[in-house]
Amino acid sequence: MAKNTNENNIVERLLSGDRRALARVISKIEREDEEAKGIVAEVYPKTGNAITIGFTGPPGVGKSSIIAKLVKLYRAEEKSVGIVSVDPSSPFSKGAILGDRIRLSDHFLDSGVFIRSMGSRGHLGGLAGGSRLAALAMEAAGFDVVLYETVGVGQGEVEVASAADTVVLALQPGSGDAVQALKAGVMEIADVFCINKADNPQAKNMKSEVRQILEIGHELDPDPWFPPIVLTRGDNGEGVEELKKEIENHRAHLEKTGKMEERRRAAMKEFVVSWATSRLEKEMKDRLNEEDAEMMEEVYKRRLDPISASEKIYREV
Ligand SMILES: Nc1nc2c(ncn2[C@@H]2O[C@H](COP(=O)(O)OP(=O)(O)OP(=O)(O)O)[C@@H](O)[C@H]2O)c(=O)[nH]1
Ligand SMILES: [Mg+2]
Repeated sequence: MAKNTNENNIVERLLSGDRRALARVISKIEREDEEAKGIVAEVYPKTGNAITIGFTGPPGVGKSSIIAKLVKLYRAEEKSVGIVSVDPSSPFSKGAILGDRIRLSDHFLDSGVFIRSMGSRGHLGGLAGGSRLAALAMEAAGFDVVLYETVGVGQGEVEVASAADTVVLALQPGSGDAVQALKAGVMEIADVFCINKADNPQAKNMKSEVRQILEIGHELDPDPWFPPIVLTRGDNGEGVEELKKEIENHRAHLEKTGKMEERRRAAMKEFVVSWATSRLEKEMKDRLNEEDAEMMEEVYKRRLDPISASEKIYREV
């Protein structure tokens, strides 16, 4: 009973925009605290109004620097901004926190900016699920804009970033980033390209390289979106205004064509499937270590085939 009152209290405080309540809720999400589920269930109906943007790109390309400049522009419009910084490669999020603290230090004392780093420790629903819930908590707390920063150009990053309404892919001039992103299937999910470090002499070449790659794929879409390619500088903010404009153009496109609804539905379905999948996976593994350990012995000794064992465990769970 006492726990319930406590939970109501934290929900109320979260919804009123209390930053300490927000920090606590995200910690509960990260710790896989049972209470987190109830809190999410209560605040979920109040979410869905934020502008969400996913930033992804290789390590050191300048994502945090650009985000810091972008935050400045949103703050000038009096929009509050929440940032979920995800680093799947590090078991601890300390590195990310330190770097982001330095680059986002201008915004550190601003109550309209909330930054949270998440490492790859186990989360409810995996890293993508955990960061998604952290973003939802920020939306519930009333943040106008929610940004995801995720390092890398692989499937995991795609999963995190694609929860956002607009995905920005940052690439480094003079690198093999574009080709790597193409191979990893990340090119297709980028709505806006950002070639950062425009001071690099290779920046313009990178732009034509990306343009050429984009010309290969032609979708049969009656309302096609042609991802713009913006040259930026994270150190002095050059091009970041244009980047913001293109993010807004993309958003307007989604709204005008009805793709926003479509996209959000797909993202939600993805969330539900991946959450359920990670629950199932955990339950199956637990079973194989306990109740079904003997069955697995049979498989190891080649008295039972692995497909029959899989079918059995699938039916049980
Ligand atoms: N020359 C130059 N350096 C830049 C530019 N933008 C960022 N940097 C520098 O690049 C380094 C990495 O910048 P970050 O913003 O931390 O990059 P990041 O992509 O967030 O890095 P991770 O989060 O570690 O993957 C820093 O030393 C920045 O000062 C730019 O436009 N030109
Ligand atoms: Mg960063």
